[in-house]
Order: sequence, then structure tokens, then C-alpha cells
Amino acid sequence: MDSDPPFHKAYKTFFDNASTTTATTNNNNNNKDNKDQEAIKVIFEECELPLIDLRRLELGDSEGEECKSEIARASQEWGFFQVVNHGISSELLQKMKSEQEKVFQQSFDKKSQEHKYLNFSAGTYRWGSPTATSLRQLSWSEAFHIPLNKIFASSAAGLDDLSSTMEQFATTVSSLALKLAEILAEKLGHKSTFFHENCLPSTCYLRMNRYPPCPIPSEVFGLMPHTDSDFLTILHQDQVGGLQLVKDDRWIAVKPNPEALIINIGDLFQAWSNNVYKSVQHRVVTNLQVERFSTAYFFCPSYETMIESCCEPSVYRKFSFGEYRHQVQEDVKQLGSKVGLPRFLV
Ligand SMILES: O=C(O)CCC(=O)C(=O)O
Repeated sequence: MDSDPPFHKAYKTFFDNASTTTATTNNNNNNKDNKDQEAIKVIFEECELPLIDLRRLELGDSEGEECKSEIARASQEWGFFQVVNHGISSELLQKMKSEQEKVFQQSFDKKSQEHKYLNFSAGTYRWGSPTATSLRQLSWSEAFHIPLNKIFASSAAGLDDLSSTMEQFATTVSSLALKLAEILAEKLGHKSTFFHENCLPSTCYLRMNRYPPCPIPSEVFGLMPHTDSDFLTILHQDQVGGLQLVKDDRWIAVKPNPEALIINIGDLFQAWSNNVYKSVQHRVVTNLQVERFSTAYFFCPSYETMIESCCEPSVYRKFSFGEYRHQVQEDVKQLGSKVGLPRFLV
């Protein structure tokens, strides 16, 4: 399809090498790469993430407090949970999905010229893994990664349905993110204005993901294993499934729930909470026949914001978000993947 990025062409060398390796390792079961390949396929179970009904926050004091405690507990034990009655209507979620489908249906050439076609700045449209050095570092996906202030600017200019839908989505999801961050801080004993002051629309991002069908789903990820570099992420996924996360040292698959939004803790909250809340590795696997869509909202501070733990003794040294992003980008360039928080241990 001319809307799909040229994965086959870009990844040809990796695929050619992989078939040679597989042929060799089929005769020699000792090969580590081969074991790694197996790991994509082995999923131990499909799970329901902890499900939290946010309407309980509006009920009496003790119900609200219990709900907050569940949010904090899930963030410690899973790093992931899902919420219902989150304030984003199912009409808006559906509209977002259909606008997203339309934009990805455009030809690859058109999407690659996003600054002309969608009025987004260069670099908004991304696909694959430009820095990959092995088959395991490939991503079979494409995305629009858009700063919120660009979304608000396009919507104000009345450009199209996509912009106004993204704006409505971003606005409602932003207030949910702030609410959750404040609850998580409060549960650590910190009633603070930190998130309100530092995580502004100009510093947060919306990412529309598409995972095209992949001819070799057992060998290539839709998105490589990673943790998110933000405070927290709010994700809406469609019915196809494919998101997996690490729980108790095993990969498990997240069962899609159309009503729910998925929340996951990012690296910055892990650092800020001094390892109380967990930023957990997750990945997306591909599907042979069906394309998959998801929309992610990244709750980030400005680059100047200093991240330091809310209690002593601190596990991580103090760092700015800009410094963190820079180190992540350097590691991806040099090593093919992110190192993340371990670089910032005291
Ligand atoms: O598509 C998904 O389910 C996960 C997306 C994700 O992890 C990301 O955009 O960073």
C-alpha cells in the first residue's frame, strides 16, 4: 500500500541477515539471538490491568481516599493501571480514532511532508527505527508526535477536523493527567503546585500511533521495549491488542478495554518518587493481518525543570529534564536503545 512506510526496503539487510542466522541456528540451538527471537513469541498470560473507577473520587471522603490509594498502589505494584469514568466521552474517543485512521491513510509521500500537508513542524511524522543496528531494534510502526501548543495553534486557525478533535482530546486528557499526578504526589505526602507550574501545554505531547500488519510478527516489534521518559502517559488503544508489559519479570499482554484509558508511570515519576512508583518496560507486538491504532498523551515538564526526589536519601542525582532527554538521545544514537534512569543513580 502506498500509505505504508517503506519498511521492506529499509529493513532488507536485517531481514536477509536474520534468515541466514535462523538457518544457521536451527542447526545450532546455542545462539543468543535466536533465544531473543523466541522471547517475542512467548507470552505467559493476557491480563486485565487494575481497573479504577474515577467516579469514586467525587463520592464521599472515604470512597475518594480509597480510590486515591488504589491509584498509588497500582503505580507502585504495576506502574500501569486503567481508568473508567475518566471524563473523555466515548464519542470523542471514536472521533479521534476515525480522524487518526484518515490521516494515516494518506500516501507515505504526503505524510512525510507533514509541514506542508498538516502544517506540523518537520520531525512530527516518524516511522520505523532509524538508529537500529539489529532486527530486535526495529519498529514496525508510524506515528505523528505533536507538541500540544502546535495542536492548539492549528485548531485556533480552524484548519480541519483533525486539529479540532486533537485539541478536544488533548484538553480533556491534560486535566486528567494533572489530576492523577497531584493524587500520586499527595499520596507521597506532597501537596504541591509542581505539576501545575511545570507541565504546561507547551511541554506535553500527543502521539498518534499506527501499527500496519507485519509479515513477520514473531520477529519484529511494533514498538521496541522501552520505558517512557515523562511523568505519566495516558493511552487509548483500539480493540486489536498488542501492548505488553513486564510484571514480576515476565511479559504479559494487556487485554483491550474499549471504555478504559491506560495510565502508565514514566521515568520522571519514578525518580521524583524515589523509586516508589515504577516506570515499567512495555512494548507493542505486531499482527499479521490487522492494523492497530493507539493515541498516547505524554505529561512532560519543560526542559529546564529540575527533577529531584521528594525524599531522602535520594536514589537518583538531581537532573534537568533537558539533560535527561539529551542523554536518552545520545544512548539511542550510540547503543541503539535507551539506558534511562540507571545513568542518573547517585
Ligand atoms: O501503542 C501502544 O499501545 C503503546 C504506545 C507507546 O508505548 C508509545 O507511544 O510510547
